[in-house]
Amino acid sequence: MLMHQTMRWYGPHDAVSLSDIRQAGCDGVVTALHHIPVGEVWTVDEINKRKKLIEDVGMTWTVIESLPVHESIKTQTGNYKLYIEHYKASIRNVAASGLKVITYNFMPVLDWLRTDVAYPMTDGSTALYFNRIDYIIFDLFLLKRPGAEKEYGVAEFKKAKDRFDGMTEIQRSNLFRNMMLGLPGSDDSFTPEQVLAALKTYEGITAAKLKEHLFYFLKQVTPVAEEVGAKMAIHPDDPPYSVLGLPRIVSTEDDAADLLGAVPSPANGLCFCTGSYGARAENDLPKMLKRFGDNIHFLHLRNTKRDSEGNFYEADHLAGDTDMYEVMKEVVLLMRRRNISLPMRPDHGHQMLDDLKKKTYPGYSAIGRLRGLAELRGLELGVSRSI
Ligand code: DNO
Repeated sequence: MLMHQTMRWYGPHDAVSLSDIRQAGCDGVVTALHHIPVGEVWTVDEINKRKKLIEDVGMTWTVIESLPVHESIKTQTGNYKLYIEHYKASIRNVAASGLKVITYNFMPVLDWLRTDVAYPMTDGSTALYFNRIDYIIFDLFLLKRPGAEKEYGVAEFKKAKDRFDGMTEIQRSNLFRNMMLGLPGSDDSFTPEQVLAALKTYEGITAAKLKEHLFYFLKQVTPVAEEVGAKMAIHPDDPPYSVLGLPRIVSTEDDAADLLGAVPSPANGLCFCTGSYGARAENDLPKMLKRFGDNIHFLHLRNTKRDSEGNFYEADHLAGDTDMYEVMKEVVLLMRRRNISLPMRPDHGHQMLDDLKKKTYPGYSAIGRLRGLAELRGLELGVSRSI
């Protein structure tokens, strides 16, 4: 029993087509109704229209990524109760259309965060990169977040200031733009004022408080998911720690244990992203797979290479700090134990070959992901035959 191999597809506007994904060897895609504003109900009609496009090329819509959680639910302000009802209605509708795995995240304001989306690798391909000093430059000198200087030491402050002083206007605006790419739905450009206003909505919301809000949300939606046979799969924070003064609460093994313990149910589960959890050295991924195996409903397999200064880049899938062989062994064992085939996507890939000339979503070019998928697929077959 091997994993379901999928790739993310951003919908009809994605430069990577369904046919490309099928030729890469996928049996399904992971996608979302990106055109529906966050907080509105996904209707059966819209879901089925999208489903048909995928089925017409011989694949299935395997996982939803993401059914986004409205900011009001995270801050518990305004119409959050109504948005939770909308969320429940969407769960019912996707399940009625036969879609059973729902990925979401609970990261405030921003989703993933990188300082560079075209970081050169020695082989000529490019990768996504997080550089801590560039991140500090963004925070202190581009965003000018009030109070940010208190978070950094003298040495880091000086390094950031010196580098910032030597940057051209173009370098500064590129850094700003890269940092904003992870804003959900961020094809629009955001001004520092807009970002600061969004950060302000989290004033007074500590990590403990945000956890309470997540658990409240889970208590509301898990019974609905259970009733319709759907599985919720929360994506971890990327990178897995607090950024820009925002609390982040799905970063560690303890965080995962807390949220699973708060609402024990097979419907309350994880999207196990080795790239996100793996960017934090103390997360022991094989151990986490063992411990949380029963509640893992979706896998993002990706590797990162960290250094001692808090920087990391996205490495080749089988290179980097995560021992993908050990990860794969646990995945194979847990699928056997549960007698299921888990959906997996090769999360991100390097921009390489012909894709270096194309414009694709950062991390989501076709060829780099195809390479990652092929390597992971081979690894899985080898591991699975030998144990
Ligand atoms: C980044 C992705 C995330 C993920 C969301 C899930 O490439 O893995 O944007 O889709 O956090 O809600």
